[in-house]
Amino acid sequence: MATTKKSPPPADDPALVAAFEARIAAGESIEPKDWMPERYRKQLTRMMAQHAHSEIVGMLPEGNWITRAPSLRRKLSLIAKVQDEAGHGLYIYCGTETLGVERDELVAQLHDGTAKYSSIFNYPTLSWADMGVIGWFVDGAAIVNQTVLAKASYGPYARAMVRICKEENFHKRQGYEICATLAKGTPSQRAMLQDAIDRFWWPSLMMFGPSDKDSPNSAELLKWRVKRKTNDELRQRFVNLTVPQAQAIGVTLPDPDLTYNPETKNWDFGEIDWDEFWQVVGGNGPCNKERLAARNAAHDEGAWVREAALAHAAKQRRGTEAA
Ligand code: BYC
Repeated sequence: MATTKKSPPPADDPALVAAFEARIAAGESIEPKDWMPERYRKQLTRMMAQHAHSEIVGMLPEGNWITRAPSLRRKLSLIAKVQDEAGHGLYIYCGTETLGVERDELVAQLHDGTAKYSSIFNYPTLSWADMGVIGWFVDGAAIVNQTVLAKASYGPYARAMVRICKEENFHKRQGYEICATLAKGTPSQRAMLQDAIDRFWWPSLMMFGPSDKDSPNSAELLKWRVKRKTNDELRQRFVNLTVPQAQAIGVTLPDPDLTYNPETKNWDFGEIDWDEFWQVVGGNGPCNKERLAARNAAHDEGAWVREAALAHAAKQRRGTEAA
């Protein structure tokens, strides 16, 4: 859990809390210099930091395929996508800084394994079809989640989501287009696609977090309008949107219980393997250790860049002072 740099204000004054909650109820945006309950600051820092880490670690599974993209066109769009994810991470880290947290502190928590990031990035990318399916499912799930976060009560986070969602839309389209192409391909291309779908479907549903009854943070986040929909509501929306997309390209989602419910107008789906989810969240997924090792190695290898940048900044400062 991230700690804040500033010392907290005196225990939250009930009158201030009431005024804050009235602003939230009126749909106002909370800005960095506004008074906010310490718990609101903590919850936002936690959630935004996890989100930023997810964007950064999320580069690894796809980065794995840049050198093996099947054409120049595919390589260009994959590089652009991975680069966008880096930008999203940096953008959200800037957002956490507006809450009074040092980025270095958050990055250190990622590197020492104490911070969380999205479970989905702890699964391996075994074939080119995984690039398509990640764009379609993972970015698709991110859009469902983040379109709602674009209306979150904290201004810097909400504004970051607006821009990020625009880019995620491009990512989803490039992924779905890869899938649509493979779906029209040879039998082995179709088999490769179906295999990727089979591996990524359930982990993508897990991206939305535990079911509402097991989500300790949801009540507070919903009360303060950081979240505007529950984990289960967003998961259901993702399923409802994705089933027709799968039908359109003639692939099968690996859930025998997937059935349309005319009463609720939802696609009912089977039980998620929550044991697997908690194992992955707890650091024991297929690639958790590999991901952390890769992030730590990248950070260590970049030490000279940070040193050079700091030395350059110090030289500039000395020059300005001397002038
Ligand atoms: N994975 O009380 P809950 C992307 C944790 S990246 C791991 O429901 P909350 C992309 C949760 O943190 C997009 N941990 O939590 C990038 C909590 O632990 P703590 C990533 C999970 O916050 C590259 C505990 O379980 N998106 O799009 O109310 C390439 C209990 O959960 C997960 C975001 O980060 C999980 N899946 O709700 C392609 C969106 N789920 O902190 C694409 C922003 C739960 O209490 N975040 N946990 O120890 C959110 O919307 C919410 O934080 C969540 C969880 C829905 C994820």
